[in-house]
Amino acid sequence: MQIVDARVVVTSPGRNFVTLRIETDEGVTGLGDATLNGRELAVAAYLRDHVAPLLVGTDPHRIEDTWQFLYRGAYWRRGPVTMAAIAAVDVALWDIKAKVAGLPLYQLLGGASRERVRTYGHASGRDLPELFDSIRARLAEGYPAVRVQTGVPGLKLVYGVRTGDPAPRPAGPAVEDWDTAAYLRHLPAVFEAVRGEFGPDLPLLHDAHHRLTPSQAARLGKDLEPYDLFWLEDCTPAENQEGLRLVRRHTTTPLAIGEVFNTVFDFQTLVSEQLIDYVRAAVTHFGGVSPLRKLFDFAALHQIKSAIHGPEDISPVGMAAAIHLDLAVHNFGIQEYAGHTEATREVFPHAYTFTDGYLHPGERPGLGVELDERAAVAHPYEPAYLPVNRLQDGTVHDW
Ligand code: CS2
Ligand code: MG
Repeated sequence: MQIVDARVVVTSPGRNFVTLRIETDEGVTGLGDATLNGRELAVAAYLRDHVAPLLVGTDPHRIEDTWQFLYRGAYWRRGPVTMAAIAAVDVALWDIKAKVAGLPLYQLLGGASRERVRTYGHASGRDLPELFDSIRARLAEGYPAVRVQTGVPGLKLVYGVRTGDPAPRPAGPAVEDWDTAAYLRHLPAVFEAVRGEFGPDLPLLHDAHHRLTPSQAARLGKDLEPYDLFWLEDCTPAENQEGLRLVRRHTTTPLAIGEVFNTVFDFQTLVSEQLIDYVRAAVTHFGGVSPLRKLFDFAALHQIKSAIHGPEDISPVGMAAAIHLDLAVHNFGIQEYAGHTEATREVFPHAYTFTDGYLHPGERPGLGVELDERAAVAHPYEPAYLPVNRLQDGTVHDW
């Protein structure tokens, strides 16, 4: 079997998605997600201009060899653009191999280690009443765990807090304002109120979204201990892996990190020194199924669990690959599932299901996702940027 075509499809059914479609001489096709939110066209060009020409004529079954060829052969390796491009190829080849085998991908990854995949959903509110309503809505949808994001008095826009207004698509990044002291004063009171309203058992997660210094993160982790969080996510920018040693010394609040990581090296100290409890890497941004499975094996040596990143900007192709891995790996923790719009589901019809808060990849051979190119062309690319954060004095801060 040989690859005869590798095409990049960019579509925007509500948000931009980049998909690689690989076709073989036996008519078997594979899909891979290459969506890098806010920098989509960079990956599309990397694939179109540099990678696709290298794939034509090669054997689609040599997944590991192709991965190493694209990673080491690039010489300039790692980084979000390169690893999203390699991820799309890796996932598309796994899709083809599973289709040829006539099996759903999870069967090639060792089969099911559980019946279904536990998820968490997003709840947010500018104030407590709005937040409580949002949590109730997630519980009504069946979510067994809920991420809580809240407004902060004095700040107009805060990460993860929906304003109810349609997401703007400004020509440039929206600028949000931030005040760490106000946030650190406010958040424990919010979790006290949520526990008061919803009781001690509901698993509650929070994403600090890379905004604190290690000592601020240590303080927050400690202040949140009475509210028994499932995890505190991205509490401090983790390029400084050693910074988590200080956080770990001061709090037992479980820590989750890794959605912006692209290779196992980004996790080396965090995992080998037991500084986190969950690895958040996503198939789409970590180079694919092949390296992510290796990361989970490394994490398992330290009783650290998987928690694959699953916001709206991971396409249904990337989400499907995640769910197959979730069903197969032993050290599964939880899967983030924000869902997708109706328009997105039309462009990417898929076999995976979300039932009473749990996901299942389905039994269709391969990933179980299609790409309707006719629907896709109806939604052309639209420039869009992630927001940028500025402190009260105008200094740029982590968003
Ligand atoms: C977030 C993401 O879901 C999460 O945990 O950190 O929503 C993140 O902000 C986006 O994926 C950025 O594109
Ligand atoms: Mg996050």
